[in-house]
Amino acid sequence: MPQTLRALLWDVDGTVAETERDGHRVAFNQAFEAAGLPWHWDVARYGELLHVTGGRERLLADMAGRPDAPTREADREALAAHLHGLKNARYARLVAAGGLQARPGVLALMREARAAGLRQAIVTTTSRSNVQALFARLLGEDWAALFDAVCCGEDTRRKKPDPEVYRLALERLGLAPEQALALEDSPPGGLAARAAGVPLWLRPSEYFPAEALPAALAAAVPGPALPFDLAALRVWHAGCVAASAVAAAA
Ligand code: XBP
Ligand code: MG
Repeated sequence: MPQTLRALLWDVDGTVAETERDGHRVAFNQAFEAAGLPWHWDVARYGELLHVTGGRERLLADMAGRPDAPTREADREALAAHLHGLKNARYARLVAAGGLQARPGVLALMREARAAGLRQAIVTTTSRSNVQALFARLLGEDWAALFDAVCCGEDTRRKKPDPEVYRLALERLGLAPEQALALEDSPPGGLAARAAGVPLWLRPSEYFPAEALPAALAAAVPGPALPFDLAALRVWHAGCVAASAVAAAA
């Protein structure tokens, strides 16, 4: 009996909104300035660093190649934690001021899915404070009523592309992987969903254009005309489940 779609699992950054270039990146640069550091991540450098998931981990990766970063690991860790806190506070301010918009169709789809009785979870590597700031701005203070589980960076030991956050969301929803559909924008996110066995719909974002995706994820990208739309996602999900059943039987 084919599995029907029971839940949407939402990535946040790059999927719900284009938060990176004009959101997190800007806030990181403000944090460097506030800390008196002459560091700056331009658009291209930030694109390279995005392959490291998690803001604190991204700071540590950048410091590893900086001659002016602290040399002792403990000092680098402390600086990364300090800068990350400054960054998240500035990101929240930027978001509250209306600096970021939802991607077209996303908010309507969240409401439509809820009205249709689907379960929904947030499945992200970003910090809980950033999710709170973004969703309160986009959906209002009662945004959490749309979701049955909110799984964030603080909730797992390993970040995407590790599947841990997907497994946690499925456990909280009480669903099997094939009953859900992951909505993602990036290779780390797509690989995390895949590794957890969750059918995947990958809508490329500014920093992760379709032509730059690894071949293993190319089949998860719908045509450019396919909108964030529940009927389209149900068909896509059914196709994913059927394809994995064929692969399992082969
Ligand atoms: C995107 C990320 C995050 C954000 C910053 O995750 O990699 O690290 O850039 O978030 P996703 P923090 O697409 O899974 O939401 O600074 O809070 O870590
Ligand atoms: Mg993402």
